[in-house]
Amino acid sequence: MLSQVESHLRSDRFPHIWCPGCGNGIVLSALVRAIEELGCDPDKTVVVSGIGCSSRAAGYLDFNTLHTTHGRALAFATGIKLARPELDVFVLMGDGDATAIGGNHFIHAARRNIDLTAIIFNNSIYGMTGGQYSPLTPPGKRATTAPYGNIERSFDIAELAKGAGATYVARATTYHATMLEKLIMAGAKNKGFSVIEAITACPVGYGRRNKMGNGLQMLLWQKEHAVTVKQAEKMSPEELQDKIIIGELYRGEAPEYTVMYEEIIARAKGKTQ
Ligand SMILES: Cc1ncc(C[n+]2csc(CCOP(=O)(O)OP(=O)(O)O)c2C)c(N)n1
Ligand code: SF4
Ligand SMILES: [Mg+2]
Repeated sequence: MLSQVESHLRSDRFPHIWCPGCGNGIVLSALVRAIEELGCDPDKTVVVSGIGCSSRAAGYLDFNTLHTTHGRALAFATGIKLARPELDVFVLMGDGDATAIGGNHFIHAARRNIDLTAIIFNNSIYGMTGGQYSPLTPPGKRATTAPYGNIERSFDIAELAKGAGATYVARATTYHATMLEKLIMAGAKNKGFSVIEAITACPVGYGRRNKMGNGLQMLLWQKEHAVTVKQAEKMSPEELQDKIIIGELYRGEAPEYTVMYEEIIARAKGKTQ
């Protein structure tokens, strides 16, 4: 008998492309479990992704899926949600996809507070193209394009999303897979733009170059460096410096874009009829 997760996979697409120890499958499983637990109708569930190792997840899922172009997943998802607001739309993006080439789409989706659930697979690197640094590669870390260490500061996705107007922001790691699933569920229930940052391991493109070991060792690194929101409240900025704060980070209130769009259509029709 197929498991809960397996029943939503397109197993005819296997073997998948992911390297041994890659965390992408853990994020994919958490998403499927969240969709199951939410009771979403598979025929009304849409998964949109960009391009990257992580974005291949959409192709393995047996929902309505769109594997789009690098950085443009949110633009496609915005169109779908505007045309069919009743659909549950999940958007899968890599850290490069969402915050480099797709950074503009990201801040404007947040500003509009459109009802999409964005999941950012943050492996701190451009995995698919061989390990170039992304806007989420921490300073000092090595990449093919930063062989002596990255001199750029990285974005804090949560702060970026919150500052741009997202109304739900959360973070978990692949070590904390159950938490990740719950946060995706909460994000999907939020009527507005939700961002869930999933810290995940790329042992091949990032871990190897930064001497972090294999996939398992990278998972243990996540365990050792993660602190919950509650724990973080009692810690000083110095103590938090190399820590990853996990859990629900922000909830806000703002009008949702497709609701306002429907209202404006109704108003325009009222005027012309
Ligand atoms: C317009 C465009 N620019 C560049 C690329 C090449 N490209 C493919 S994936 C990728 C980066 C992937 O990194 P990320 O988004 O972090 O995803 P990951 O592979 O790490 O999951 C790039 C630059 C592309 N496919 N299309
Ligand atoms: S290159 Fe990195 S992100 Fe891509 S499949 Fe391999 S381990 Fe995963
Ligand atoms: Mg990446």
